[in-house]
Amino acid sequence: MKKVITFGEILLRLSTSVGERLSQAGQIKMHYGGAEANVGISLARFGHEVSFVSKVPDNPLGLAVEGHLRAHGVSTQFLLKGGERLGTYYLESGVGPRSAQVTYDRKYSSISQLAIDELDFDAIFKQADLFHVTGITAALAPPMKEVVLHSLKKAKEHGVSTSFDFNYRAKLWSHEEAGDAFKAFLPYVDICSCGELDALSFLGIEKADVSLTKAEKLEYYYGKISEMYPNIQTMYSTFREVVSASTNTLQGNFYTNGKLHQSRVFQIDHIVDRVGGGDAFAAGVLHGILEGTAPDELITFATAASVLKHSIHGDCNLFSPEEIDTFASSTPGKIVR
Ligand code: KDG
Repeated sequence: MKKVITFGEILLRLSTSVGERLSQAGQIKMHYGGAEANVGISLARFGHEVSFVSKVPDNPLGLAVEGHLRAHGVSTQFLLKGGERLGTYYLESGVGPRSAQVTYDRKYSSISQLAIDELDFDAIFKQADLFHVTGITAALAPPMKEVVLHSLKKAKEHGVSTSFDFNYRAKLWSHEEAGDAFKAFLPYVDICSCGELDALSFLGIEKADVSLTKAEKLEYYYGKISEMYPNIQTMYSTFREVVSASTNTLQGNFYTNGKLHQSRVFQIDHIVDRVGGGDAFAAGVLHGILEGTAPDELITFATAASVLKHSIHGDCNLFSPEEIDTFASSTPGKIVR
């Protein structure tokens, strides 16, 4: 069991039933989301001691969120109370030819108004093993970029491993603002969730030779990133292929010590809810790193965790390591390079 800190916004998610637009919905389903909270909940389910750092309003919604985190085994000792409101997002479920649509209603949320000195990172990182944050936290309001940079520097100062997921959300900030922030963060990052698009569009890496396979291209991009930022030796991402509206394939990629390790290709039939699939994958990778699992085993576990997430409603992965292992070992898949 390792001590993990995740830092970000926990959101109320309000979603329509499948086959309903927001404009016609008479009833709405309620879940909680937020990338770093989702990763924290998964890691707690995998047996780690997780604390979620954030700020939520001091009202019944804030209390409900606190209860949700605690119910899933996440400590709220660093959850500040105050500010205006809980960030919310609406999810119009996708079906058939129509993909899901996200509408944010999160401006002026409590965490987006956080001041840099409200959090005591010396106390937060004391004896922690891993810190996880994503680009979403930095995008919440212009000053949050500084808060995220400060948190990463503090984690390094305390000898804590840092994990960063680009998680670019175009609805929250411009491409240019995000790129500048990512470049400022990366020198303080040990483990990074990023893919080919991130390398090309935010880091300005030259396009890989078109004759390379998908895996070779990714290996090239990861090699370039580790040349630019020698501190980042571990990177991960997935290859997703859409077979039909409710069937996808998923293959996990994990790069460490200059070598790419891939899971087999899993087929996901009948997607119930794809939101949070990336966070389930990230938590699976981080769990493997924390446990010192061999790369090939790690990437199979993380990909299987993400596949399973697609079978349940809500943003969080609620499967135990045993369930994920059983699923991974009983589900055939292809090896593709
Ligand atoms: O990765 C899933 C998240 O996107 C979801 O939980 C909501 O954090 C969220 C966001 O900001 O989009």
